Amino acid sequence: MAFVADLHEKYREHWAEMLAEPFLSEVAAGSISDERFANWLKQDYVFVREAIPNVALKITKAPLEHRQAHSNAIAALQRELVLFEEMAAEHGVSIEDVEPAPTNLGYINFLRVTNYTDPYEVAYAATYAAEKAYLDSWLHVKELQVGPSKWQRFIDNWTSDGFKGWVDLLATNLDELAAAASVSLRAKMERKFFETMRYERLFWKLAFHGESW
Ligand code: MP5
Repeated sequence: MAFVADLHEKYREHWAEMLAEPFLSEVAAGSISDERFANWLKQDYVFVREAIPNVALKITKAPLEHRQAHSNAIAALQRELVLFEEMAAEHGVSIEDVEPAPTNLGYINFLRVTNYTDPYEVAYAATYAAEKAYLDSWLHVKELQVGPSKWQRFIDNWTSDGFKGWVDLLATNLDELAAAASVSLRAKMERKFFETMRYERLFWKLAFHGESW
């Protein structure tokens, strides 16, 4: 079985636990409180902002043929920040001087270290896991949705055909990287996928329950 399909098979239960987080079902039902949604909005704004240097770090290690896609990803992240800013202004959420919550800071730093110090293949596994987690989580919201949401632009952002295409490309490339990797490198890629997925689940918990230092 190809590497990516194998990962999803192996960690199916963990992935399902992430999708079962109440934050997602409440967004779908339209019952999420503004306070809980604002937790996510503020924290994810910082997360997305801090994801940009990670892409730049990946470019320093990427094979030539991957550079264009990473450059496009930086532009997409910049556009995403504008979406956060517009939605925050529209819904009266302040995103100035947000202090990253413990889980968020841990996740940001985990990805930063990965992109600085790990081989490209391992950093790529983290990117795939994070993007696929958002695609599947927001698709799950869309599937469960009972009516239009005041947060619809976010739901649509990560369920668009463009985003699906990006995640498909990441999967294809990750399979190629894994096929050429040694057994020990592949094991590191798998571990990074698993750790990233666990942070993604914690991020939904952080949004739902709030978190303080
Ligand atoms: C993404 C995100 C998706 N915005 N936040 C978390 C916690 N995980 C994944 O990434 P992108 O690149 O913002 O679409």
